[in-house]
Amino acid sequence: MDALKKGWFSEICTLWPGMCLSLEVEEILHSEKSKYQDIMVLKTKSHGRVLTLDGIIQCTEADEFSYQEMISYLPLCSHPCPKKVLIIGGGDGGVAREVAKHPDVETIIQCEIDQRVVELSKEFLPFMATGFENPKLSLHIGDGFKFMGEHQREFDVIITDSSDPVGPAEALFEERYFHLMKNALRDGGIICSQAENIWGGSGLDIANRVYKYCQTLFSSAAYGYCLVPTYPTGLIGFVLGSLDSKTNFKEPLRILSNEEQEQMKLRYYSPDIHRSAFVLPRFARKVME
Ligand code: SPM
Repeated sequence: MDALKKGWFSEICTLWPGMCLSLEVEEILHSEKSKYQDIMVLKTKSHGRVLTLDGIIQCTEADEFSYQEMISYLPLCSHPCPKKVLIIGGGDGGVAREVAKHPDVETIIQCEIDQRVVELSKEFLPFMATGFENPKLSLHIGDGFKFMGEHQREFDVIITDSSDPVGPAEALFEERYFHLMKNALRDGGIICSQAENIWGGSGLDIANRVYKYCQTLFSSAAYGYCLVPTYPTGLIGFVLGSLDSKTNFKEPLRILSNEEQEQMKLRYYSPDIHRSAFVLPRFARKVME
């Protein structure tokens, strides 16, 4: 396998040509080809256990909390009362883990296409797969695109925790997918999708494209980001859309108190981080506006 040479894993992808992150590997804990993708779980020297899909890092034990918390709490804390939440993707369980902690959430439906990702996460990545144990959660194994088409006006918040727009997840970055999400929301509902980064390669183009879908389809839209050292360029973005024109994503509606943040064991998200996530550098602001 090209990605593994001399005890190092290198993340090589056409989305970020000419650059890659490498992690020194202590042990390949598991490697298989599922019906949908190549799945590997690595034990690395510097970042603990790492899940890769088709050779792309999905999460590392050392920094996964940043992404999982932000893709969950940016939309949840922008909604007045997010009772029913849908997660598309998120097969490692980390987003379910975070969503379940939110005090207002009563029901979580998750639709993940690849049962093997769920099974392997339960076996090798229990710190994330703990999300699957929560009684609020019902897990459905199937195609997120199809699932969305079969559900109308049902959810307060929809979170799409996908891999990158190459391979199985490509359709989740298309305009028709954002239409389906919109139709699956209740009045005042909010969506949040993984939306690449603002640097180099095709990152900013993809981020801008999906942001424009949200601006066109929703009454209020925003693009924010968080820091994840093991994602290309060290960060990853999210697009958010709301059916309520009064939603101001830049100011959280639900302020989690310091006590709640401690109880929820948050390590990245806070109301201040929420506000700062939407402050873009000038070059990105010029493209996105
Ligand atoms: N629950 C964690 C799953 C992570 N989903 C997003 C993975 C993205 C990986 N590549 C990042 C590249 C950003 N340009």
